[in-house]
Amino acid sequence: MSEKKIEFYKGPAGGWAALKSVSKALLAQDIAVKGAKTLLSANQPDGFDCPGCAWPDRNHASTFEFCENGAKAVAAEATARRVTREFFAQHTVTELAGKSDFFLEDQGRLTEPMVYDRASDKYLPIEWDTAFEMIAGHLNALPDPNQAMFYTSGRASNEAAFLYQLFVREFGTNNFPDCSNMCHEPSGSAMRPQIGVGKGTVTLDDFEQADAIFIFGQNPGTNHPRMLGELRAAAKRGARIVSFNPLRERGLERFADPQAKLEMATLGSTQISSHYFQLRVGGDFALVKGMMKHVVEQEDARGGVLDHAFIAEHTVGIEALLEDLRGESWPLLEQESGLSEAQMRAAGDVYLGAERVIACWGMGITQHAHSVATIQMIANLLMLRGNIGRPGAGACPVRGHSNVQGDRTMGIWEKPPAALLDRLRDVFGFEPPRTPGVDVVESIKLMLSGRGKVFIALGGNFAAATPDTYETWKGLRNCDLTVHVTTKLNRSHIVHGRNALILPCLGRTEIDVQAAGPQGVTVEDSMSMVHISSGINPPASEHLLSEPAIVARLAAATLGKRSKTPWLWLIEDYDRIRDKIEAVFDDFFDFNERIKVPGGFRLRNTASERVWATEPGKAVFCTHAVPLDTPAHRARARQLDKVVFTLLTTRSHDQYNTTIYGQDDRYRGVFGQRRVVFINAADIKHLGLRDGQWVDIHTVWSDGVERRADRFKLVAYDIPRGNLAAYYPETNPLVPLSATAIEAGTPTSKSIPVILTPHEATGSAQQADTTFAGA
Ligand SMILES: Nc1nc2c(c(=O)[nH]1)N[C@H]1C(S)=C(S)[C@@H](COP(=O)(O)OP(=O)(O)OC[C@H]3O[C@@H](n4cnc5c(=O)[nH]c(N)nc54)[C@H](O)[C@@H]3O)O[C@H]1N2
Ligand SMILES: Nc1nc2c(c(=O)[nH]1)N[C@H]1C(S)=C(S)[C@@H](COP(=O)(O)OP(=O)(O)OC[C@H]3O[C@@H](n4cnc5c(=O)[nH]c(N)nc54)[C@H](O)[C@@H]3O)O[C@H]1N2
Ligand SMILES: [Mo]
Repeated sequence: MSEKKIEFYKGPAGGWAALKSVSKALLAQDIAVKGAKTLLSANQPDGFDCPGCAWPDRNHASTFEFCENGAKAVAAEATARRVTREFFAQHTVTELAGKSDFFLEDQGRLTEPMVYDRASDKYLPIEWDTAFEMIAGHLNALPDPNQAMFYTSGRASNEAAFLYQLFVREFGTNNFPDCSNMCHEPSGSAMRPQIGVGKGTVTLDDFEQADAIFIFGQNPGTNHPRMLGELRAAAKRGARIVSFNPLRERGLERFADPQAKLEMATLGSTQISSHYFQLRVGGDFALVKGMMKHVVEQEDARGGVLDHAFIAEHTVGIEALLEDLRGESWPLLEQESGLSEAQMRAAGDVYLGAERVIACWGMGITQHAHSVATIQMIANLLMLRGNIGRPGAGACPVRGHSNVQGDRTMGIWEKPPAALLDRLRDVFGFEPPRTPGVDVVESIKLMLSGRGKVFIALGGNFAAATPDTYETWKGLRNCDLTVHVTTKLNRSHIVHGRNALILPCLGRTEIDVQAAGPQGVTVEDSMSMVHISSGINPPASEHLLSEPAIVARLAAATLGKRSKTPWLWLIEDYDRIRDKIEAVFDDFFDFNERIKVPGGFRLRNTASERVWATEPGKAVFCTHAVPLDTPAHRARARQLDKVVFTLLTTRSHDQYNTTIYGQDDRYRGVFGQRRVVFINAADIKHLGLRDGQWVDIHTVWSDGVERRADRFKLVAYDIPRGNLAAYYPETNPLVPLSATAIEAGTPTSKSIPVILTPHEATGSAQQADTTFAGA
């Protein structure tokens, strides 16, 4: 563990520090030699898809692309450590509940199926078939299939996800909560009605041609390090890169590419952002509106600014938008964005000066109450000058999990389109359920109401990733059965239902042998590229099953003769699963042939062809008023005697979502600790507190429930006044279940109204729990 300190980081992102950090990660997993070899197979044509992020590879066909955090994700899976039945024999679950999230995952890979035993409060070994029969028994005893919930995390392959959604729909429900609900759900909800696709419209080639790249609410230096390579190349050829972020993220400022020999040898670096706007948390809506107002004022003053041909041929709704923009008030936009009129105009000028523009966004945009409207504003901005559907231009929501986009394509969706259900009916000969299912937040409510009885998770860490931690835990404990298909021990196995199973599976890096020989799976990246992924390491244990095998055997055990699907035959050879995928989705024609090409193939994206699969058959300009009734506005109006801050929760450089690798957040200067809260120095002074002092954080909400997270260290930081930042998942107890994005249901974990009080030690059980991560 590193020494605890706060020390401003002076270097660029990347560089030698990144290489050093990887060798540390390999050593920590006891895999220095095997690990290095494994890393060389990441994102190679005959290797596996990196389980890190969903950013595409420039050449899934050529050289090794170095990525510090990809390497850490691979090392975490390829670890030499094992969790055995002896480990479970030594620890009661109550004892494990006292351990941190870091400790749990650090025990290594799970090795055999385990079942919870109430009498001893321990997990005991169980045979695979017995486990499947137990789940089948619970599922088949439910009076209504809608009492079961089937979670998916975005690492599941297309093949696993396809079988899973088929099984669940044959079982009779659309209850598919998934990590997407907490992530890019608003991007899909915004863009589908607006441009007819719920995915980004650009490819990596567009990044080579863009004149300006706008980056909203994203921290690629940590979460998509390979994106920095693209940004560096763009900056070097003179493209403008404009970042909007309340924090000055180092990766958006300067980057030293570990692959560039000269840069490494000379300790040089490349400036990434030509413009950096530190707007207020949640200020993006007003900011983008300000940029558009500037564009329209320029059009009115000198003409020739808007792409009139594109607007006339391809869009509807421009009049209402123009009228709204002309009438918008600059002081209001300044107040809500935290930027001056001059700054918004400057950003607008970069937009006007560029022939081809890409807009990227991440969680800083999606995890707000008005995220859908904000994303529609971003798309409006692009459309004003025809920046969708031509080279070098377009929308780029940057996805998180490596196959989160593919899982949705495969039908992991609680609101399935009727066309998908019709095809499933025709291909598999059953009548799929037509009522929409529950998303993540609705699942938790279903559990709390007592109607949700069985919770099954294909990957992920539901107990730690979701909002309102203690409510969620009540819900999970309220279930008759919780089941986790998983690679490593985590909080969700400890906070479980009356009955519980842990089903350990193969990871991406491992060889998957079925009846027809070694199998590969496919994934879809953030730019709709589909390609094959084949593991290279021997399985972590001989008892592991692949995810497709687990799903198929569970389906066979549950559905029995009710199902016409040849479950066990399908998993003998994954080509057979892919043939079925092709039968259901037209875009997957010649699937098995096309994945033989190194790099795979791109799925059709109608918006990028300027074909608009929207209701009016055209792209739609959407008009929205500046939101003035957000939870933060309401909290401030109510708590006039206290300073109400808006807290954003984010990832450190040393974690993968709920998987904590270590306690350092190098680029933000935090070492050896995670319970910190970033705050403007003037706000510390105004509160009469000191830098380094311990505080408790309390949510300001209107339902009378006390939500708090205790003992965070104040760190004076370059962040706008009135805003705070702290790490997730420690802060999830602060996010109310009822705080969700309009029309998307995404927990608003980037804008929680909170107040701070000096820390008081009260020692209640709840507070002991709040130290669950990284303490
Ligand atoms: N190493 C690593 N890689 C990952 C992950 C990981 O945990 N570790 N997670 C994966 C997943 S699932 C995802 S979804 C992605 C997440 O990747 P990101 O989208 O980068 O997510 P966050 O780390 O939450 O960071 C969000 C950024 O938005 C900024 N921000 C917060 N609020 C606002 C706001 O109101 N406006 C603006 N403009 N900015 C704001 C924050 O300061 C931060 O820089 O990364 C994926 N890749
Ligand atoms: N406050 C706050 N909350 C957030 C966010 C935030 O920014 N702030 N971000 C949200 C976002 S964007 C997301 S995507 C969610 C993430 O939510 P999840 O996807 O549920 O969480 P992860 O931490 O990615 O899941 C990690 C676990 O996945 C399992 N795992 C790893 N690899 C595999 C595999 O190959 N197969 C299987 N079966 N299991 C595997 C391991 O057991 C590991 O413990 O969290 C959300 N929650
Ligand atoms: Mo995500």
